[in-house]
Amino acid sequence: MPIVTPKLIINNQEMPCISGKQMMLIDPSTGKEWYSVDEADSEDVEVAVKHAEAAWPTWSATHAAVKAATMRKFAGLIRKNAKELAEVEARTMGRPVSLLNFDLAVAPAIFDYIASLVETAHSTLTTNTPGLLSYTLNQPYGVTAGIIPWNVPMLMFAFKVAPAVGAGNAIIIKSSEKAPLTPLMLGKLAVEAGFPPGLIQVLSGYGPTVGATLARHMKIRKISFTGSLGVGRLIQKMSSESNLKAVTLELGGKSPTIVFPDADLPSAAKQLAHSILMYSGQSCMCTSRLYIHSSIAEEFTKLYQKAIEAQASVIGSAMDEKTTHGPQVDKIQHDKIKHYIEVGKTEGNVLLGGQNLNQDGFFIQPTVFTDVKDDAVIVREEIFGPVSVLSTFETEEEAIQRANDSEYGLYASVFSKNINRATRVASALDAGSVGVNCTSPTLAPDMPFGGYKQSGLGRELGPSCLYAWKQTKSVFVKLD
Ligand code: TXE
Repeated sequence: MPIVTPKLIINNQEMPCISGKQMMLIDPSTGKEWYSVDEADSEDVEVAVKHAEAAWPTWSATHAAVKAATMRKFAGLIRKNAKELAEVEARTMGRPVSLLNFDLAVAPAIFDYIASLVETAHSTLTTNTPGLLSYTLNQPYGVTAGIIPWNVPMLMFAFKVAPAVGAGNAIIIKSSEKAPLTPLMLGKLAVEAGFPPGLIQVLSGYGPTVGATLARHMKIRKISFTGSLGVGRLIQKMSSESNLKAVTLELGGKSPTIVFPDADLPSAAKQLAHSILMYSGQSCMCTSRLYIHSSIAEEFTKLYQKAIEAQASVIGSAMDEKTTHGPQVDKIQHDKIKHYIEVGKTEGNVLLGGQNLNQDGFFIQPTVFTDVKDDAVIVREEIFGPVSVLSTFETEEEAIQRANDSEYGLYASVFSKNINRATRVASALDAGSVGVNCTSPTLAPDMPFGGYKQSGLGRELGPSCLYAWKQTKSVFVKLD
């Protein structure tokens, strides 16, 4: 695995951390230690910030065509190294190698798409005020940071880094302590792609140390965070209390779906099973609350149960190509989900799963609950595991009201062949993304992604994504 490194990526070099401390990684498929990486701390952040400050002005002034070409070259390198990236990702966070094609296709596609935005970006000009020619300049923030989670590190690297550098900034990425390796590998590939020293730097380390130092740093002017709601609030607070840096937050979800009687039920059941299982339920957008019209509940339930069983037919090591359902990322997440399953047993009926799996590693049997009240813990809280709740409804209004009865609002979906009803419901759902006859993980680089309510602040991707990483200046030119 030649592109793996345990070091930090600082100023285009593999650098040991200043303290010499190491973080041990546990393979979630076996529960055993397998690799250790350097653990950055505040003093490493200071070094990275210094290099970032030196890097961004020249990069910002670089011709758009050169920026775009470098981004496309990087996308090509991700594709070229896909196999190694998949292996390391599987080993680190337990996502089966066979299920990594999605991330490995979308991450480079984001760089390609944003490269085209860089080439075609325009500012505005107006002569509407007599005597003035006025135009806008969209300028980078300079030194920026991204704090990313462990569940989809390659995608999150692309979500933050592509628009940040596309907009002319330098960015320091703080990976999750649970999944630091693929971000380091991407950092190395960024060097190979030709990004200048100090532009893209990658620090492995813990949240309360490296993460908090970034969020509080006076020279970092913009931060984008993906992770839990609690830490998202902290990032916002630390940003306000330091230099009021611009903040983008992508937080959790409790995604609902509404299935109407006229839906293509086999397709809906298959997609909804895929949505909750694809990341072993470890995705902010996975569909965990299902509202099924009572007239089709029996038929749908059978189809959904079959689809879950088929998709999770081979539970095993993430490194095995035959595996269709991998472990949870670590013991903490595993135990948290087990706790929710036990709570669920007191709140409703177990339709499927719920048993302990007798194998090493952090495996959870996909579990589906029915007959659960809307105020139950397992309906309200993000479980972040392969656990879903099936409920029935009678009317469209009722289904919308119950689907929206959550402080989360990241993703929702509706299944119906009636286009009027489907689009009406799509408008009414409180969510940043809505699938009509499809569900998460459907997303696209040219469509904005982000949350309503407490699922987040701001949007990533989409045609305006560069503006989240730029500040606008109005220039007034007085003419005689
Ligand atoms: O998240 P954290 P964890 C949710 C999900 C999951 C729960 C806990 O419900 O069960 O969060 O997961 C960094 N200052 N999501 O513990 O702690 C941390 O090092 C600055 C949803 O992994 O939020 C990591 O890089 N940074 C989510 C990142 O924040 C801090 C994806 C996320 O970790 C910090 C992941 C601090 N004080 C979990 N504390 C989604 N939206 O998809 C931690 N971090």
